[in-house]
Amino acid sequence: MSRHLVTAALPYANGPVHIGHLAGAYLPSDIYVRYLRANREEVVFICGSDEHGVPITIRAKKEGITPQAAVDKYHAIIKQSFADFGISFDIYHRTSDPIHHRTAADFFTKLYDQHEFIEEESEQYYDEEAGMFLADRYITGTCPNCNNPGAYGDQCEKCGKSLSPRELIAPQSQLSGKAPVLRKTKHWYLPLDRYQKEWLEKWILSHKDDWKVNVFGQCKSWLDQGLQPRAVTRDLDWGVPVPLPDSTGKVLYVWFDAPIGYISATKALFEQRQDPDGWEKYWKQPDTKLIHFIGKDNIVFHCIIFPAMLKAHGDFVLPTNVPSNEFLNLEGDKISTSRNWAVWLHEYLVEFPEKQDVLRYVLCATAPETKDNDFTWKDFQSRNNSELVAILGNFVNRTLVLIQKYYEGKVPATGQLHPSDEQCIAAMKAAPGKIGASIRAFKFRDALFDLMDLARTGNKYLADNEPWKLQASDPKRVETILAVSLELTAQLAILMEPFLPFTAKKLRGMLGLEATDWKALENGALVLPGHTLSEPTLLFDKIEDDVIARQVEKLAASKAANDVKAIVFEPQKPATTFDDFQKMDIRIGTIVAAERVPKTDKLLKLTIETGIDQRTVVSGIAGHYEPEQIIGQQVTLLANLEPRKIKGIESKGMILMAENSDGRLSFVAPIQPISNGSTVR
Ligand code: B3M
Ligand code: ZN
Repeated sequence: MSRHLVTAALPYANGPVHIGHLAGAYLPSDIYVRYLRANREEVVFICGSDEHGVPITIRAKKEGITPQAAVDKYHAIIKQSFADFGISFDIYHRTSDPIHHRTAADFFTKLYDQHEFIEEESEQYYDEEAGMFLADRYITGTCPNCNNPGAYGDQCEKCGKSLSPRELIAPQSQLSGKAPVLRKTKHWYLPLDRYQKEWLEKWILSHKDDWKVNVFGQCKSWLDQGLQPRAVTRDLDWGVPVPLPDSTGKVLYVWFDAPIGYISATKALFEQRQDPDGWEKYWKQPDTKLIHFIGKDNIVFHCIIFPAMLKAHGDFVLPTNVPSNEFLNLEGDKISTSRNWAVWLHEYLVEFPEKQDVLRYVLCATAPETKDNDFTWKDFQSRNNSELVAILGNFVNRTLVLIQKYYEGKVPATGQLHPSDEQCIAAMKAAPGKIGASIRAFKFRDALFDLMDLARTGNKYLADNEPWKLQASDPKRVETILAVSLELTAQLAILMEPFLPFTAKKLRGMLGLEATDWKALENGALVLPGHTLSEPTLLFDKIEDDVIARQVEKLAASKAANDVKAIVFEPQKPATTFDDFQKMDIRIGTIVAAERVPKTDKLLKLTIETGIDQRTVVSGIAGHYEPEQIIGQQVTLLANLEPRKIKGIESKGMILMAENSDGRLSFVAPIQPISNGSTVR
């Protein structure tokens, strides 16, 4: 019996939550916690909204509201969605709360007083037009690792590499669209390189066998690259202010304050429980098991940076495990908020009221536990119809209907047991241990499979014994068969609770079953003979093709709507011939040198490695890119354009750029690196 402190990643309050969130962190953690509670273990389950950082201010700006108004709006929506899906947090807190601000500021101050930080002035990107430094997502550019042209200043979402703004090729401000300039600014850094040597590496390596392979693997690769000092402050006006004199305009980095949110939420929980010191035993006693449920993009923060903070602070336990899932895709495509490619939880409930458990079931059965996985509406339908309805629902319903029919709902007693009864009872006895072991190992799909297997056993038991054929000839035997089936039904009601809490409750109601405790399973006889059951209703019903077709159409429409939104299009040009097209020699090159053309605002003189030669191209992009920032950028070149003298420079060819209706430019570059000289046709 141990004390568990279970956390689920704090979602950014910059939009509603979707199925990817649920499958990644919230459903697994909820199953885990419900299981622990059912086994009378000591546990608190902590979550809340992450309300700071650039994702919030960008969202607020888009909506034309203040950051506080934005987080108020989304915090409420997210909190409601979690409640609707039965995610049973003990508290759903928020990081804009004063308790959190105090806790995070005190945490920083303690580290500062202990001289943990390196204080350093450095040059960072600044947008002169917007008058601010460009932290994290305020800056985008081409990823130096995979060439993705839309990488953020903190991370490339395509290859997953964590980045700093200075590593981006052709950086661009998200505020003005312009190239940023460099300015000096002071920040505080956590010396992860020093911690790596002192203890961090050893600590992570000690978890080689108990952390999930994907989690350990990511940590290992971070360590192998060698950790670097990490800035824990930013020049922003939204966040927890840096609690030092002379630091106006500076706040704690969102990834410094957000995980401290787990601590402040625990404090808030115990304040609600009128036990203000109660949080301390969870965070400070070394036998606490601290378990962080997260998605894979949060691994480094929970396995390296937050533990480093906790250890540097000195008062707190370190995580025991960090079960992280991979990503869930939707109909073969990456889920994306900005492209509205998602199934939003609040919208799902409008379409499928009362079917929370169906989604919980499907997301658990297809959870991206070891690799990315795909959610499709077809699969949703088939798992509902051929698993929930045909296996679990069918077994329960047949049992309850027969008891209603033969005994007016009065539970029969077991008589002499046959070998097939004994087999069925043995399967029941084995199930809790098996399911529990999988849950404890964070193998929720396996656990769910074993639960369904028990229902399958029940179906087979009924099919083998055919009580409906024996009722006339051997009614005593039928009593035993149905008593065993009912016992199995009651077991299922208890065992399904972590996965399908709404259905479990409904079934307990029909059975008149009070117990939710897995300890009760050990004694058997959950529903006593003679007890009268209520009229049964179906646990699940079939989902028809047209319902699914509507969902698929809805997704297609949202994709289409998204593609055309608010863009002014140039009309299509008159037809051209394939022959004319063929005359153009379009190929890939790389910018190897760049300089401004003197006395012009717009022109850059570029040296392009084309595979066949190195040549000079003059390009009118100086208003958008600084020369030194585009070195290394791959480009698409119209190579056989007649050479032209521009400002006295011979330009051989033209760089192709995409331009939208408000004049924003983007390089047209290959998605994967490809050798210079590759032709485009
Ligand atoms: N809000 C990132 C995310 O939602 C971040 C998690 C914080 S956990 C302390 O992916
Ligand atoms: Zn990348």
